[in-house]
Amino acid sequence: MRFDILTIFPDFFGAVFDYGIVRRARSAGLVEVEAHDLRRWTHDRHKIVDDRPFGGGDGMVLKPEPIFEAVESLAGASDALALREAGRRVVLLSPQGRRLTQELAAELATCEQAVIICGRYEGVDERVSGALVTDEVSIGDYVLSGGEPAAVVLVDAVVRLIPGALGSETSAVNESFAAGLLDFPHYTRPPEFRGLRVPEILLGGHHAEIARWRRRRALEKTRRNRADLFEKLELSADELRELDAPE
Ligand code: 6GU
Repeated sequence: MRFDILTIFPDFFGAVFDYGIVRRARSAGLVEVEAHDLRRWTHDRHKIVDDRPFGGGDGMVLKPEPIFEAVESLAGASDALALREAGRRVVLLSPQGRRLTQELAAELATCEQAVIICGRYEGVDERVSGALVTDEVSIGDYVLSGGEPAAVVLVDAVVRLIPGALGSETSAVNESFAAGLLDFPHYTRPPEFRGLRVPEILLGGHHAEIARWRRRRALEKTRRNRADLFEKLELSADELRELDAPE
């Protein structure tokens, strides 16, 4: 899979894709990631990519022409429907987008190219989202100054779902979030650190008991931190009773 990131700050991405799973996937030839300076697709001496908003107001708006030309040159077309048919996605990162979820990440991981447009907080000419963009995406309900940090998040979340990018040991963690549940707590040596003990059950090697304990802790944490996820779980009456029973 190929990622082409369109940005006015290409240097922002420096070495951010040179670590961990993303590095390994790139080295293995599973993915290519490249950041492109949007100004490359301007034609004026000052390489202007933005302009004042029609109708007035604060801030500048990213112009459509460089973005359309960039997508044409990187993806070979500038029509959202045609691009989607060809297995290519044009993602606009903006606070107005639909929320990035594990489900959307998995969908993007099946396409062959994602052109990622990093919006600026002030805005992007609406003809971009209207005609060119296949997916307008936000990473959460808070304000970033631009889409660049979100592009890093998106690439990471998608790359780890590309077949072969993860070792088999880590794929189970995915399953856990895919099942709508937060992960259970993890411990390693030493069994006692500054008076803090590792839960006794984990030291025993009773696999069925350990699995029950992990499931219970995952459910408790999900209920406490993510009531929205907890509500959607379809728990049996037994499991609900067990959650409130003493251990
Ligand atoms: Cl994708 N962009 C900006 N500017 N702010 C955001 C965002 C994206 N996602 C959450 N906040």
